[in-house]
Amino acid sequence: MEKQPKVLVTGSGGQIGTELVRALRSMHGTENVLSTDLIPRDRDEGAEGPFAQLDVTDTESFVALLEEHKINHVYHLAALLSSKGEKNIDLTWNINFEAHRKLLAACYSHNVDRVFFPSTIGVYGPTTPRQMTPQFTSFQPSTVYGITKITGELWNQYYKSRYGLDVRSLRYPGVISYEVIPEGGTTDFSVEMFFELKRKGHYVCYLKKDTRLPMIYMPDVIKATLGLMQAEVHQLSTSMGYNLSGFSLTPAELFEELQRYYPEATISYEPDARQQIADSWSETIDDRTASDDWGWQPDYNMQGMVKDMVKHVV
Ligand code: AKB
Repeated sequence: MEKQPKVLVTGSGGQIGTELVRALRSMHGTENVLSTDLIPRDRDEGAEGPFAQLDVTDTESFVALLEEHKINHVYHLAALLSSKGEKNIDLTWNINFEAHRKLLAACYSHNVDRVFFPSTIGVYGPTTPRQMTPQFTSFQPSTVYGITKITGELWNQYYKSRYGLDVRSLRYPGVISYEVIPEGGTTDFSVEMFFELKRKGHYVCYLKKDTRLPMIYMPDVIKATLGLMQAEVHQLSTSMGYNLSGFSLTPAELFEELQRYYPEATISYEPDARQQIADSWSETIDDRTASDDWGWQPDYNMQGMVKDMVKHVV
């Protein structure tokens, strides 16, 4: 039987962590995946399995877990998102970059052989082409979130070229899912709209109706993350984040599609500070490097995603 890796996931109670832990456990075995989060586990993460409370700024505790569980794969998901990040820039730098820098050093010194780092479309900025944003382009993000993530990508690249540490990364677009409602992001409207229309019949959107942003449905997030982590090292042409996208949509387009399911629903638009962040990000993404290198292909377009989401939103 193939030897299974021993996996540690940080930020496992978040939107992606909750579902990724379950996928990793069904692939590698429940006992081989240690989920960790700052907040003690209070919700069912699918199959029960090992859990440890962990503050990612506490490198000593992280190292103790690496040693105790003989970890060799780390998925470091813990981070603050774009909108929340602007409200506390020092905390965002400390969690999103400083903690990552120290965790990466610990992974290297403890012979971890594969690390996953989630990056984001937030690494782009006003100087980046907004249509079909290329893999290699201008990165001048206007949020602290984007600054921490592009710095993290560069740090990963440095560790890979200087020390040979196998660090892999994806630039996630807005992630749509129904298990955990995301908080503190700029793309959160794409999830909130489902729940508000179902529960209240009305949604007040904080972005303008025609703000186009790249998105992806959770099953494709899991597919992409596992696909990248399972690829052979020789298939990977970059240790920066791979561009990734499922589809792009505007709030008005999503609402129109949702009206097929909730014909009485209504929407209003009250743009706030998040509009400026959204306006600095890409509208569409060129993710052909991911397709060419390790065969990335999304399964869901917007219509398929909405059809599936409405079955699950309560
Ligand atoms: C956010 O909106 O901050 C995140 C992201 C695109 O990284 N969802």
